[in-house]
Amino acid sequence: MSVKKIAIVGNPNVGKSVLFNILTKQYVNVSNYPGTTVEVSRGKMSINGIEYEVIDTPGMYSFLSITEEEKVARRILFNEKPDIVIHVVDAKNLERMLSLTLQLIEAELPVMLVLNIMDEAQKNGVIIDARILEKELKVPVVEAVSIIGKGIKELKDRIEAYGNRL
Ligand SMILES: Nc1nc2c(ncn2[C@@H]2O[C@H](COP(=O)(O)OP(=O)(O)O)[C@@H](O)[C@H]2O)c(=O)[nH]1
Ligand SMILES: [Mg+2]
Repeated sequence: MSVKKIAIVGNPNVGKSVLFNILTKQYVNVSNYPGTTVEVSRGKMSINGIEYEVIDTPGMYSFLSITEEEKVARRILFNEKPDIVIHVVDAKNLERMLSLTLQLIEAELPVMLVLNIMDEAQKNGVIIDARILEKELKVPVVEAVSIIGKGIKELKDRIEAYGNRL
């Protein structure tokens, strides 16, 4: 069985790399995306004996792909056809970030949504009901505080469950 591929996508500064590092730990390789100067990190993770390749994609705001980083992120999504696309958002600015979630879903990519930086969102009084969001979007939604590893266990469980449908 081939290794399943997971791409982590989202705006810059939402915690993609922190999440990537928690998931992949030491097995990481950093290289320029072919034909570009954009660095892409790839790592390995295993959940209950199932191996995954995890890709930390450059930040993107939308599919319009204006910057070289966004073009690389788009190419990873459409050329490498990941089995799971984890869209990481900053929960403080959820509304602003959901348009990319919708674009990813409309493109029929296998999306999971991670509401990261929940600690600051809660401090700011932002109230999010992940279960309602999940029903509306019809994709798995996981709350996380990546810097302290909160939500990672649930994320891995949901990745495994998602993988079982593939
Ligand atoms: N408070 C808080 N900060 C976070 C969390 N996750 C990431 N950060 C911080 O957000 C900043 C951007 O993280 P990074 O992983 O580099 O974002 P990326 O650009 O999406 O890869 C860093 O300063 C992180 O320490 C979180 O859950 N809570
Ligand atoms: Mg990063």
